[in-house]
Order: sequence, then C-alpha cells, then structure tokens
Amino acid sequence: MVRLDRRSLLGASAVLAAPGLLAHPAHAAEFTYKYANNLPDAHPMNVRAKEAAARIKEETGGKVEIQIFPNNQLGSDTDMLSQVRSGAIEFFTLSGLILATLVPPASINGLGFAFPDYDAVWRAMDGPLGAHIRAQIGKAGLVVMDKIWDNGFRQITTSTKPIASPEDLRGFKIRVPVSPLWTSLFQAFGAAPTSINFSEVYSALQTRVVDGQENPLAIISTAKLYEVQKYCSLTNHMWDGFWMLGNRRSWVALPKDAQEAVAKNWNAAAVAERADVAKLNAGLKAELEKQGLAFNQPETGPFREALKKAGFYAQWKQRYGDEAWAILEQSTGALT
Ligand code: X2X
Repeated sequence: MVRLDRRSLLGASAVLAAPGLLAHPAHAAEFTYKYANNLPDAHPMNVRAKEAAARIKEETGGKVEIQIFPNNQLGSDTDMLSQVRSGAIEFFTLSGLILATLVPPASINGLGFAFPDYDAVWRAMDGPLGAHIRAQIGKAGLVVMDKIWDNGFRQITTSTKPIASPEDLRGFKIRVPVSPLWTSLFQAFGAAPTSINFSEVYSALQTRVVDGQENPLAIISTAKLYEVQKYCSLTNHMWDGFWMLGNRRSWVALPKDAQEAVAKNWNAAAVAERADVAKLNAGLKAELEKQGLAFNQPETGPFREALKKAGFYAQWKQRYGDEAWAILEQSTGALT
C-alpha cells in the first residue's frame, strides 16, 4: 500500500538521495548490502549501526559496504520482513514480538511483567532464552546475530488520560505492533488494541485513529510521539528488543572472514546500543516533561493480577510449551 503522507515522502526522497544508489564509484565494494529498520535516524540503534558499518568496511578492506535505510524508508516492518526473507534487503532489525508472526517462540521475552530489570533481561537474552529463540529463528531460514539490540521497557502514552490502574485500560483504543502476543496482552486488560505498523503510528495518533500507544521513552522521544500525546504512564509492562536478522543466501555468499567482521561489529554495536538506550531512558523523563508530557507511575501489582485472572499467563504457557516456559522462568522467577 502506498500512502503519500509526510513521512513516506520524506522517506522516498531520502532513498533517492542515498549516494550508493545513483552513483557508480570507481572502486565499488564487492558486496553492497542493505540494512533497513523502523527507527528514526537519531535513535541509538542507527547511530551505532552507522559506526558498525564504517568498521565493517574498514576491516574488510572495502569489500563489504552496508548501506543503512532507517525510519521505514523501505517500508513497514511487515514489508521489511518479507524483503529480508526474499533477499531484497540483506539485514533487518525486528522486534522478536513481531518476528513471532513467522517464528512464534520469538515473542516469549515480551510476556507482560516478565522481567524485573535489565540484569534479568541480559541474563536471559545472552543466555539460554536467547539461544532457544535464535535456534528457532535459524530453523525458519533466517540468519540471526547473537546479541539482541535493546528497544527497552515499554510505557503507555495517551492523548486522553493517564493510565493508573488496569481498569483505565478497559475499552481503551490503543495501537499495538503487528503481533499476536501484543494483541493478546491488551485484550487481557479488556482494552481495544489495533495492530498498526510503526510507520503509521505518528499519523494514527495525530488523526485519533487510536487514543494511545506504548513504547520505550527513547522512541517516544526520537520519534517525537510527545507531539501527539499528552500523558505517559510508566508501566514498564514488557521488555522488547530487536534481533539483527540476515538473509541466508546473502550471508553464505560472504567469505568467512567477512562474515566474522560483520558479526563481530553488529554484535559489538548492539552491546554499545544497550548502554546508550539505558542511559537515554533513565534521563528522558525530565526532558519529555518539558515537551509537555504528564507522567505518572502506576503500581504494577494490580496489572499482573489482572493478567493472571484473565488466564493470560496460563494461555501463553500452553502456546510456548513447558520447555520454553521453564527456560524463561530461570531468569524471571515463577510467572504463574
Ligand atoms: O513498533 C513499535 O512500537 C516499535 C518501534 O517499538 C517496535 O519496533 C516494536
């Protein structure tokens, strides 16, 4: 679907202006690969990816050049997932929860209120839970790098009211990413979730197709969602991260030493990005308050209880299976 709103026009002109596409340099790289994502240029993910691409070029003696297409320039997450599978793009970072439309177990880290803090997140994602998920991604035919990039703990913003208790979510029109787990989570609260790709979120909020959304503060800030939202409720209701996915054919086409340089630098960039995002998220509340967002910090106990009562955890335990659930609970403690 082509929609010529402000954002896609900006995206289209940026694609046309991208140097490698129009010019034919005398010493073209042997492998010119595209990395696409859904986040604004200013987000640490794109900042660190740019550094990694420069190092990859240097360490491969110019053989591997990675062009970065941020901000949904090449389409929505749904589009880009098709593109990385077909080889139209070579690399793509995607939330595990959205990847779950292809690899169902990949959403498990997004279960409501599973992780108490970042220590538990990295223990799980750099440990057995991450390994379990990556094995499933591999079986689906995609390449995945070892280190997941941080998106963050997610918070709810609205244009209408603060969310102070689970009752405030009843009937609430909220945008969620395209992902069965996300829809299920907000349905369990009795909300009215609508699946919308991130490429359409700003305009969906602006035109009041939905009254709210949920994202980490780093995204609320870099995507300027505060321009179209009034309240921010610090629910920390789930942790979300981005897997660096690769097209398998393009990956195996790279010589071994180039693969190593690419993997090493993508993984190092992910680790650096985690620190950036944690720092950003910790400092952004004051800045977003200045932009006009009103904050509140609800107690999370009643939200967890509401999920338990709705049978949310029991239902997802059955879907993921006992083995995966046991691996998750190693890092989170008992959830059911
Ligand atoms: O779509 C979203 O909300 C985002 C940007 O956080 C994800 O990629 C999951």
